[in-house]
Amino acid sequence: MDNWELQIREVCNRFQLQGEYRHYEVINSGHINTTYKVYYFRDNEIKDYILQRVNTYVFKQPVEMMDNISSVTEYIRAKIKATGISAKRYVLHYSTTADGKYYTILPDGGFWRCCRFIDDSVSFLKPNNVKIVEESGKAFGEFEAYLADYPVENLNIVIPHFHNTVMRYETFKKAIVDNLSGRANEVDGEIQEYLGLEEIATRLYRMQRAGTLPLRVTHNDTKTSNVLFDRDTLEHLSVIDLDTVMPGLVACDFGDAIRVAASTGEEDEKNLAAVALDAEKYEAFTKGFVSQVGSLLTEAEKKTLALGAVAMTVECGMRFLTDYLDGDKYFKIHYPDQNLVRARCHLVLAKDMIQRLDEMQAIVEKYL
Ligand code: ADP
Ligand code: GN1
Ligand code: MG
Repeated sequence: MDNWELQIREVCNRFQLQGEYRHYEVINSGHINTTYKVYYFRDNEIKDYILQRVNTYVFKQPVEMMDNISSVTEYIRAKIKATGISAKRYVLHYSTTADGKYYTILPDGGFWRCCRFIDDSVSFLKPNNVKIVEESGKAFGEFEAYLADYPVENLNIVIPHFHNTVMRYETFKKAIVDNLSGRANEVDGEIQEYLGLEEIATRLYRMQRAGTLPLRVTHNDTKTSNVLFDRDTLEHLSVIDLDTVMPGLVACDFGDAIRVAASTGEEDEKNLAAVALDAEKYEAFTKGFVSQVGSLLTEAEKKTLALGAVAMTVECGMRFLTDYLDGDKYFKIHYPDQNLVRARCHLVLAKDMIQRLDEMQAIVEKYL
C-alpha cells in the first residue's frame, strides 16, 4: 500500500462508513475537485463510496459549502420520502464523522468529504443520445422544482458573483492587462472576439441586477457529468456536484446545461468545424427541463431561457480564456493548451447560438 492509499484509508476511517475497505480508483472527469471511488465490502456485497478532496483554492469557505449541501440534500430527501419512495438513489447522502461533521480536515490542511456511491449509476461527460439529454433536463428541472419552496436566503454564498457575467468581464479585462502567463499577444484574436460579445452576454445579468428576475435555489454547474443515470434504463437518478448550489437564475441552470448537452462537439473540441448547437439535443433538454419546472416560472423568466445559453456559453468560454491568460491556475488541464482549445470552441458555439436565438426561444415556448 503506497502513501497515497494510506492517506485515503486514513480519511475513510474518519467517516462512519459501513463495511471493510477494499481498494480505490481515481475518477478524473471533474475540473475542480479530486475524486476517488472507494470500494467497501459489507454483507458479502460491494458497497462503494465517493471520497473527495475539495479544491480550497476554488472553494474558500468549504464549511459553509457543506452546510448548504447538507441542508439542501436533507430537504430533498424529506420530500422524496414523503411520497413513500426510498430516496437512496435519488439524492446524495453525505457521511458524517464521529463528531457529526460532514467533512474532515487532515493535518496538511486537506478538506475531505465522503458520500455514498449511488448503486448501478452511470454518468456521461457528453451525452451521446437524445434520451440521455432529455433525462438530464428532467434531472435539473426536478432539482429546482424540489427546492422551489426552500428559503433561498438561508443559503451561504459559496463563491460570490459566480454567474455575474459583468464581473466575469471585469476579471477577464484585468487578466489581459496583467498578462501573468505572457500569452496575451498570441491570443489577441480570441480576446477581441470575446470582448465583442460583452453586450449580449451580460444582458441576462443586467436583467437580474434590475430586479426583474427572481432568485431561486439553483445548481449553477449543470453540465451533463453532474447527473447520474440508471445504468440499465438510462433514466435520471440524481443531480450531483452540489458545491455551487446558491441563489441564482433559472436561465443560468438551463443555459449552462445547454452549453454541454446540446453542443455537437466536445467541451474542448479541436475541430471547430464540428462545433454548433445540436437542435435535436437542444429540444430534448428543453422538453425535459420544462416538463419539471416550466409551470413554476414567471413570464419574465420564460423569456430568458435561450438567452441563458448564450450568457453561460460566453461566460464559461471567457473563464477558460481568463485562466489561460493567468497561467492555468483554476481549471484542471490534461494537455498544455486545453484552456485555449476550450475557449475557442465555446466562441464558435456561442456565435452559432446568437444567430439562432429566436429559433431557440421558439422551442422553449413550444414546451411551456
Ligand atoms: P467535480 O466537482 O470535480 O466535478 P463531481 O462531484 O462532479 O466532481 O464527481 C465527479 C464524478 O464522480 C461524477 O461525474 C460521477 O461520475 C462520479 N460521482 C460523483 N458522486 C457520485 C455518487 N454519489 N455516486 C456515483 N458516482 C458519483
Ligand atoms: C467546473 O466542477 P466541474 O468540473 O463540474 C466549474 C464550472 C464550469 C465547468 C466547465 C466551481 O465544473 O463553473 O462551468 O467546470 N466549477 C467551478 O466545465 O468553477
Ligand atoms: Mg462535476
